[in-house]
Amino acid sequence: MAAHYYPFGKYKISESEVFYTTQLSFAFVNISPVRPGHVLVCPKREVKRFADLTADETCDLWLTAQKIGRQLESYHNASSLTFGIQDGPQAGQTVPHVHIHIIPRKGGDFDNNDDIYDEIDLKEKQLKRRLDDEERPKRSLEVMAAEAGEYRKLFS
Ligand code: AMW
Repeated sequence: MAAHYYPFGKYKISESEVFYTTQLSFAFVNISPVRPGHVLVCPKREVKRFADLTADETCDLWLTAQKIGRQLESYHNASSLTFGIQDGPQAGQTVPHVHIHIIPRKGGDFDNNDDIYDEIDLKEKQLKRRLDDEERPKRSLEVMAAEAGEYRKLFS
């Protein structure tokens, strides 16, 4: 049987990277996380901007993010969460497919709390250079699949 992929902009996310799905959304591990547990939640329908989502997709996406955030905060022994959407290129969106970043947070994880946004930006610029140059991505598929496997257990 042909392998199944979830489109994420121009990337193909393999099922092994995906740890949670609903009828309208999917959640997967990040190829270049800024902190442990930094994952992404996407609508299955490939739309660029937040305003392009239907009401059902918007509800489903945020309910999914809420559920995942709760589990990953606990799994990573964190005490807070950053939820973020970069909606459009001038807001820092590099992949033109709506996605919510979910990042478990701990005291002292960044010198200044809001440095996390610079870190997301920096990582994405570095990643884009690496992926566009077809250099080896930062994390192997095996490492990402192992992480997704751990998270999948939280929802079974
Ligand atoms: W955006 O700048 O569009 O808000 O965020 C893009 C996110 O997607 C980044 O966190 C980046 O690390 C992640 N990413 C990019 N390509 C992949 C991929 N192939 N698999 C998993 N995550 C990816």
